[in-house]
Amino acid sequence: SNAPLPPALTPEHLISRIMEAEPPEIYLMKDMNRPLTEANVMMSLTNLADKELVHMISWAKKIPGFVEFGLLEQVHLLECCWLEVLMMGLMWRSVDHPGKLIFSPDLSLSREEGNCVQGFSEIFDMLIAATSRVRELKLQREEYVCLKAMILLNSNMCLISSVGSEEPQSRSKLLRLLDAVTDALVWAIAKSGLPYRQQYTRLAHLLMLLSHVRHVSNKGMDHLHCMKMKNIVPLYDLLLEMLDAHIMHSSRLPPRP
Ligand code: AOE
Repeated sequence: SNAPLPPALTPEHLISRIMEAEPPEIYLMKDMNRPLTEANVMMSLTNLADKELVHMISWAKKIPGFVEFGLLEQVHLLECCWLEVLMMGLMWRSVDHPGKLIFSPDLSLSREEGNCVQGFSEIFDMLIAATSRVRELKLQREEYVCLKAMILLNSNMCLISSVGSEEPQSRSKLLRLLDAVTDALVWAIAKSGLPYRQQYTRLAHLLMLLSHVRHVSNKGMDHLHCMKMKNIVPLYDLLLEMLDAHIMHSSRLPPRP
């Protein structure tokens, strides 16, 4: 179809659809008395990410227009952005806890506790700094959900012309959907009642956050690869395969319940 968005989908309606797509809070229900060794922490984090990724797939499918893309494009979009989306969620959960990262309601780590994992502290500091910026900007929930949807739709932008676009309509579909989310973000910013000039600068500030998130995600990806080499991350079969192959253009991804 050439029209992923019915004309009735106003910015307000789009935001409410994206809000409804929000994943639930994940509890680890881990043993609180377990010592914070590198292996224990990485096991908890991997366990958490595994659960979150399942919800992320349902989240993406509830973003209006997403399921209208071909299966391979859906997979490719998620493959490109999953760590950025996880990190954006982490920053949002941590915004009221300066100096801490709230991975889940039952797993938060302070800067010092982060030192137990090798190479973690650099990424930790970048995540804490990005979270401070989110706090400084007083990011609103409506704005947050729009930014996360933009991460998903934009992750591919500089690749899609060469990869994953068997369908020629697909890129323009993606661009129109991204424009619709941009309109929604502009609408959310306008709701604040700021003077026009400050609305534009706020839009710029929010979008510039995404460049930091991409940067930290790339660093985190390097860290994950190096952890995997040291055999510290007990990656589950499927996830290991996905991370290893890096491209998984078979069709295993979407049916995970
Ligand atoms: C950030 C947010 C969050 O909610 C959880 C985690 C847990 C791990 C953390 C990471 C984070 C922050 C950065 C850290 C990282 C551990 C090391 C790194 C601290 O420095 C992430 C744990 C990730 C576990 C690996 C999972 C592999 C998934 C492969 C996914 C994939 O390739 N595809 C195609 C699936 C896409 C599905 C949506």
